[in-house]
Amino acid sequence: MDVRALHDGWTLRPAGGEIPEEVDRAGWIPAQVPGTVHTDLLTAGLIPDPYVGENEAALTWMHRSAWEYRTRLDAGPPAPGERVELLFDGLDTVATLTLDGTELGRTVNMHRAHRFDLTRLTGPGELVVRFDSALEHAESVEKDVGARPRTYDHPFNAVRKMACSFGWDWGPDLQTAGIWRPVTLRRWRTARFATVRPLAGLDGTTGRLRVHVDVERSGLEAATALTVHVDLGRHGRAATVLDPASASAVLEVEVPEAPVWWPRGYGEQPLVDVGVRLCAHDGELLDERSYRTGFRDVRIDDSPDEFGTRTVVVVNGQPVFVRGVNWIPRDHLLTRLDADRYAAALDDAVDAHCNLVRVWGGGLWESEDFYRLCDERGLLVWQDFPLACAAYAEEDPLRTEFEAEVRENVTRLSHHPSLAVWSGGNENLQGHEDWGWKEELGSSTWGAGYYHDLFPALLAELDGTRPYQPGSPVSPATAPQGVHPNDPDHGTNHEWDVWNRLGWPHYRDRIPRFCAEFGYQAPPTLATIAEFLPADQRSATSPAFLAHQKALDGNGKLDRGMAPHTGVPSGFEDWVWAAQLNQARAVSCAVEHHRSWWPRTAGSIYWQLDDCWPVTSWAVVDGSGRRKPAFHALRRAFAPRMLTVQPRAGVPHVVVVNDTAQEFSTQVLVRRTTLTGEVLERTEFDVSVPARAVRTCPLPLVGGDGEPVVVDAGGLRAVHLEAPDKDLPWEPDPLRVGVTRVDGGYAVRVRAESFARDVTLLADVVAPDARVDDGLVTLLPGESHTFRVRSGAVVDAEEFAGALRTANRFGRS
Ligand code: BMA
Repeated sequence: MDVRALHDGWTLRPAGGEIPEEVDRAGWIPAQVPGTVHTDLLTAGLIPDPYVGENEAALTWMHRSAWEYRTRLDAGPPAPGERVELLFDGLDTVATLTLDGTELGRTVNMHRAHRFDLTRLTGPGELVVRFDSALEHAESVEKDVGARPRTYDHPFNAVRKMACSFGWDWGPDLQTAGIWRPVTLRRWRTARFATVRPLAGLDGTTGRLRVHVDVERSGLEAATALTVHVDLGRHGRAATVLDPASASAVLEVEVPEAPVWWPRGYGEQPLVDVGVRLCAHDGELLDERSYRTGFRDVRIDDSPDEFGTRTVVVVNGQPVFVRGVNWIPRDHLLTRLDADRYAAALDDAVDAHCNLVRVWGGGLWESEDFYRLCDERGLLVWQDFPLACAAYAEEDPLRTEFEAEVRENVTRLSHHPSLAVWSGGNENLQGHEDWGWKEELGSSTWGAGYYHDLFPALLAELDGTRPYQPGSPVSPATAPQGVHPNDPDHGTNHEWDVWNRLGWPHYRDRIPRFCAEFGYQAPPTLATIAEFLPADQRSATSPAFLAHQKALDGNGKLDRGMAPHTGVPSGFEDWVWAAQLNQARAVSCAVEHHRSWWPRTAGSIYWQLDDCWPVTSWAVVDGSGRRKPAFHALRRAFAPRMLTVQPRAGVPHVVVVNDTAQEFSTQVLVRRTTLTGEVLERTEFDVSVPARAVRTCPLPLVGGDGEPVVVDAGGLRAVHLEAPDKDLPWEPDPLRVGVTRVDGGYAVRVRAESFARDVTLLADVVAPDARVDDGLVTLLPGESHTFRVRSGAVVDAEEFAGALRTANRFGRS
């Protein structure tokens, strides 16, 4: 097999729609492949940056535009018996391909690869890929199959293009088009691998790798015997002969005392190299693939118990409390993502002590880099099939595309040990119950046949090594008949009433078995705001700010959410800090609550880790990769050992969570203080928490409204205070600051002179590249804390004092 990338010499030009004159006039411009029309127009200076100000709205003409990519193709004639193919790993989305005017084919699905046979047509000639408007295509499919309910304006559910391409409640509506994944020219003879599926499992201490191969034979030498070899280095090997009549085989390698892959926090992540080769009868190498896999076993315990129906992820026999984050595409302009950006984003998840990332159904089957990086980091992956918040027609042309797409992606991803859970999609089962779809649908299909029949059947055929859930949220089949898919007592649950209506203290009203989504908004960091918000629009109600706030009544919910806690500050920067602090409090409240109920609650997947552009959203890391204050709240709440105060039957209790393999024995110090931090009363007790367990004991001291109770244990701290900050006369300026320049940045030492609540250094205010190691630190008088800031900038040390924030700021004066 000879494989050559076809990434050079591409140009592109508009080919239909209402094209602005300057774009039209520019004619053919250089095109990057893989790439997208938006990024090429941006590079050519023909469109403004869609992430800045109100530019997104100025680009809606692109929704109904058509584009042509072209390059010169000279594959050279095939040798006798040789096949020549063009393989597009991804075309976004509605494409017609021609070579010197002869049509090679048409595509309508960005979630799969497309292969075209060029054996009779190798050029030289002009290869043209024409992209038509995906929106117009979706509108016409919708007309043919009948409209189905959906949560956003455009019919994203009628075309197999990333749903959030068409805008979401945190994302822009840009609707990209382009050759978005690699293109290769492939020449082969005799035979090639059509598919290879290495499925690894663990049975006790024995690892088992089953490699399923399908081969395609070609031309003259089709009727020949072939050999398939599987090589695991020192772990073993296997080989089999495919006689001329057979095209598939399963090779098995058993590895006694196999190295075991664990999610992080439970053990190591040993990965095993697997080489798969296809050889002719004379030993000539025809095709080969290489993989890194790992041996582990994963299942979901969905057995009923006295509270309802569990959802517990069990890896290698070990029940795991899922500390997770929801993942959306990390850049709306997908082709700007590379391995480094994926690594940085996944390192955010690692630093936040996560052990799972849920790839949300409005996005993608992610890139190879994504899953490889998760394998290496021990991050479990929960993969939604890409269907979200809509009813989906089960008729063609969609059905065929779904089947092809699922087959391809399940095969492509099957070897990754991190991939732990398949899920049929996001909120489609819930939408069908709750969002008025039934009346709208009448007898039309809506996707049930996918979630309950097609998808599980394909998985039974292709995988079988990992559990499948029909959707998220879902009540398991083991739950009583007729239970609502979002019932918190049964299976997975999405908690959105808290953000939408109730306010964060109400996370405690329910004890979900597994909370797969819950989130609270805040604006991005101030440095990121400065990147997208023109200087004359620095207010929460300016048109540019609101263009980057997509949630329904988002600012209203922010204001109503913060009002009872911090009040609603009038200055823009104070308002941003109040919203960010409130988000952080919401994150702590929810996660600490969830973890305190282990093992009744077995998972907490925060919505959402990341953003795809600069926007006010639920993310803890903003669109420019800067960590919001809530990141530090998540990190503390997800730490392996965690201390919190939680109500039990209306009485405050100290809860110590120990999600490590060792017992945690510690002394607990409890102090009741004044608002300035003088200690009024103190007591101590010992607690011993077994591995992977939680201990709950009554809080021995009772604070008053203006008397915080501070609990310390083993380097952890929890503060219990029932009155909101806005009602308390906090000392507004409780800190003294000293700054030292250190290798790679600064050490910012703060000392509290009075009770200092949630001390946070907004390092990005001082330098846009600055990252601080911690935040939301509460200090008693006399205590100090050093924030470590990484930055290449040379800044005036004084500026750090101006970037410090506390909750005290919102006290009553
Ligand atoms: C959940 C997600 C997304 C959405 C988020 C915030 O329902 O599945 O659809 O962006 O809520 O509203």
